[in-house]
Amino acid sequence: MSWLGDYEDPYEEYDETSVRERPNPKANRPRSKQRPEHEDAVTGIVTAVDRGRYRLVVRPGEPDEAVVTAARARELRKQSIVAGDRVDAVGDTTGETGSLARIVRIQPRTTVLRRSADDADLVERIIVANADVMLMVVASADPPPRAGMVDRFLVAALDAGIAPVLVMTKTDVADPAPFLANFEGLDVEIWRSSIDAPPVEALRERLDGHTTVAVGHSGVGKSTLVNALVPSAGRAVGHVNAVTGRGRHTSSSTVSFRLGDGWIIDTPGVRSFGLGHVATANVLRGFPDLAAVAEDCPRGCTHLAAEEYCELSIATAEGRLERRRVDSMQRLLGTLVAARSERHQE
Ligand SMILES: Nc1nc2c(ncn2[C@@H]2O[C@H](COP(=O)(O)OP(=O)(O)OP(=O)(O)O)[C@@H](O)[C@H]2O)c(=O)[nH]1
Ligand SMILES: [Mg+2]
Ligand SMILES: [Zn+2]
Repeated sequence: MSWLGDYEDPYEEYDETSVRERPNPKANRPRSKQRPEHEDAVTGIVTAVDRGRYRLVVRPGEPDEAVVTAARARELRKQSIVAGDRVDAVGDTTGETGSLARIVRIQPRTTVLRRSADDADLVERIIVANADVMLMVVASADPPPRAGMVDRFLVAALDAGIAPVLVMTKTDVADPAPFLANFEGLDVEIWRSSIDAPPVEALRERLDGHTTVAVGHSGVGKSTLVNALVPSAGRAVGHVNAVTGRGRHTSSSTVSFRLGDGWIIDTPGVRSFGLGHVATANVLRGFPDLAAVAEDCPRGCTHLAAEEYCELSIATAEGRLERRRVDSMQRLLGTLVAARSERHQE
């Protein structure tokens, strides 16, 4: 039994297990009658999605690797297929001009990064599949950094089981230290980048072999960073409005690029990052040291600062846990509770 015991979660109907099975669990089930037809299927990795057409790298790593355009089979029409998905494709997989392949299966995903439009919205979008690193790209200034946004990314990353990495860009414009003080208790990996000296070699080495997704507000420099890491990427970069401090939503689609033995995925800037789908237990999972202590909490403990008998508070008061780490975790849980109450006011 989990530390939540049989605490009744009023939002249970929205918890991740029910959400994860949508929309159609049957669609991944091989149907015997289609088997023979799909025996010649090849494996592909989805690198971009554009109005019902998918760009795939098929037979990745093989001598006859090719980039092909694909549509999806009718039986997959209710499922989202996203950048990072491993799929099986049939039809013309030569990649020749005018050829069209067909995606017939989505392979099981190792991770799924999702967000809802806002916290009240239970319709979640899947942003990418199979990523194992999330680059939370935040500008030191222009646009100004917001700790709440990073908290949200952290919660989403923990929920998805993706390792979060914070990249502070525009350190040539402002000193990121005051902002970074917000995250001291979190052990989060931090990189600093400036326009003239992005840490290209070291980041390439760090990300080699991983599937990395770059997320952040518009104008923070995601595409600039992707271009620095992958010079052939050729992503358009925008400028930040001097008056509003906002980016112009330059990138409008999610695209993956090869980075060493891995991939880096550039995404469009977001204004918000809804957490309508996230379960509380998954936040605590990101803090194994605290989760171990919280196992002894009373039933139904929310682990927020207001809980009198929470083992985390007790252990902190007794000096067995580091206060700023517990504070940070409680702030993330608070982010989620706030997200839920907003949703509940609908
Ligand atoms: N001074 C400075 N400017 C930067 C830095 N990184 C990016 N920029 C600038 O910030 C602006 C926006 O960069 P983009 O790479 O388009 O930002 P983005 O995050 O991809 O934005 P969207 O695609 O709209 O989400 C461009 O004018 C970049 O030149 C940096 O480290 N320092
Ligand atoms: Mg961009
Ligand atoms: Zn507790």
